[in-house]
Amino acid sequence: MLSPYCATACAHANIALIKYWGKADESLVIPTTSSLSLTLDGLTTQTTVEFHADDESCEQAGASATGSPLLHDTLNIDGQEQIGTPLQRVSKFLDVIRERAGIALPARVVSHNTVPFGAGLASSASAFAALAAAASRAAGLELSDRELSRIARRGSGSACRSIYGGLVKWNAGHDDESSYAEPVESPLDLAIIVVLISAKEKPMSSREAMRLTVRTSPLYPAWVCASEVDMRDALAAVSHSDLRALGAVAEANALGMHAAMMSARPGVVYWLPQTVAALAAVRDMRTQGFDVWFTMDAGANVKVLALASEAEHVADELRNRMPDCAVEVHHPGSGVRIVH
Ligand code: 2P0
Repeated sequence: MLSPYCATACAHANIALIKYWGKADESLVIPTTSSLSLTLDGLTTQTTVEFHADDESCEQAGASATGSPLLHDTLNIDGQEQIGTPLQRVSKFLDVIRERAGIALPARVVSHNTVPFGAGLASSASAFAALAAAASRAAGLELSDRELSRIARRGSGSACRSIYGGLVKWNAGHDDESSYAEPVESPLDLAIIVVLISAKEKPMSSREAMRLTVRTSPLYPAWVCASEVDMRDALAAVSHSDLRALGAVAEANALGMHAAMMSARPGVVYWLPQTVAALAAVRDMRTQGFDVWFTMDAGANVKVLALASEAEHVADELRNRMPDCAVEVHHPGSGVRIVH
């Protein structure tokens, strides 16, 4: 039988069309700009959290390695016990939930992913969305989606968007209460085609890279100003079902984010030779009549925005042009859900 302090949740990654890059408040994870994303199917994290009361054990998570009660949090990701920074970050996040729920129990966290970790494929978004949902349910909290999104944000900013399926806006806000994500109605049936250039863990975490950009990039204030206009244009494009306007502003916003990070001191460059080749391929495909636009995150991989009805055709063309890269089609995915 499952313990009353145990729950499992499943969440999907999301890819931003208008990016989040930089915090106004590091400890509460309040961003400098609002962002807009698409939650995707396929890139999934499933996480079980059990808060250990005495010697109860959870069938899904398993008890501590010795079978005895836990004295502190433990974290297992894809079969590997974690120590150091990943465990500390999860423990700190669990403290937010423990404080809110009024409990002081250690937790066993077990997570399974289909997203490569730290490769710029939004693994922290699905990870902290699933953790927020599982941990808050296991702690006995009954939260609205908006409250859950605010809590997920404390773990990783982009995670607040994975609480919802489809197109999602994260309102930057100015404090804990006003910084939350919400779904955006969209008549556009979108898909994202991922061109996998590298599944290796990136050389610098996005958290560190955005901190460096905010602190040292002379281009960062200009990107923040442009991003506000980009968000307005993107929302107008969505409401008018104007894929071309949405694609153009998404591409410009991503390039602006990379220009800002490249001009940090020292510059952050995630691009590899194959990244540039993929960007050129997408632009050349546009001249051939394909409705495709690229976006990129904190990594070498390239994501291509297209209509869902054209996604397979676009993917075939990208496979022809980038024969050394895996190319995967992702359709919109659902928001976080409790599995049990
Ligand atoms: C985004 N990224 O909007 C942007 C674009 C990467 C590039 O959100 O420090 O892992 O945990 O809040 O959420 C990656 O940032 O950063 C991210 P933290 P997070 O998707």
